[in-house]
Amino acid sequence: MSEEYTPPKVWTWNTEFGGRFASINRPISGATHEKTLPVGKHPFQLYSMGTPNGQKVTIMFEELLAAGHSGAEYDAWLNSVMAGDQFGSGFVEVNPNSKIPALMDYSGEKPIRLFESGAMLLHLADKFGAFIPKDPAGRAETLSWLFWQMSMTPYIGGGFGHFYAYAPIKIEYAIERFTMETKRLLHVLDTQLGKHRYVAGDAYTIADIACWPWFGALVKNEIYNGAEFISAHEYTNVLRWTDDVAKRPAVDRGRKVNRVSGPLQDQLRERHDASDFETRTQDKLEPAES
Ligand SMILES: N[C@@H](CCC(=O)N[C@@H](CS)C(=O)NCC(=O)O)C(=O)O
Repeated sequence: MSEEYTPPKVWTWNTEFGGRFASINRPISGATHEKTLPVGKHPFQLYSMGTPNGQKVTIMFEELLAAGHSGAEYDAWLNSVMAGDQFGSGFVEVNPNSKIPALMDYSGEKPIRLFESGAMLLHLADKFGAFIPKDPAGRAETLSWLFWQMSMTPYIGGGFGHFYAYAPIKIEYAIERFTMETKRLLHVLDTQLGKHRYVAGDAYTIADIACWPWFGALVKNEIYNGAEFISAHEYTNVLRWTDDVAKRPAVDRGRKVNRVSGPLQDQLRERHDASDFETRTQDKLEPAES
């Protein structure tokens, strides 16, 4: 591999191409193996991993439960993307795009499948009438910021994060391009949070739940190890909001679910009951299970 690259006339799949995600990247969709998904006792069945996209949904469930919506009880099953669980046949039936998170809603007459974390947040917010303003202007503002967050993930994760932290070679052009965009997005959010307590205004909404796992982790150096590089300390409003949201007990619980990295007390690999936070984080399990 070199930085000088002349693309051939027609791209072909080079299975030897290296990099951190070489074993899971494919140019085609669909299942690679038969595997049914487990189903627990709760109305919602989540198949996920504690990445920022996964955390959005577990934070939402924990917020709903904390707000008294007992119908939002959920089982969170660990689906490891590095092990290729997203290509199992059962998973692909829920998410044809083979990415975590994937969600089944069994609370109604017929099961409903959901893929895309933003769709899950909106579905749950509408279903429980929570974390989305009822007035049209407030709802529109919340949806605008929600979709803004959904659209920027590939720039921050697939762009900045990938080329700054994961790519097997440092490519100046790619790092420049995506750092520029990441800083611009941070500036957009910082400007908004300089005027309002929360992302979509004065109320805490699904826009905060979507943004916090990404921007909070970025400025606190919890993903990509790039906080110094992007001068995260300059985004004072984002830092204020990050700390503010982190103090919410539901956020603290939700960010731990399906996590497989970080301090052992912050990893609750599967969540099937509220008491699991007390008894089943990795620091509490037998060494054989960790
Ligand atoms: N837009 C999707 C993005 C989901 C996504 O990128 N998930 C990643 C982990 S954070 C994944 O499953 N990657 C596995 C793969 O690409 O094979 C969402 O928000 O749900």
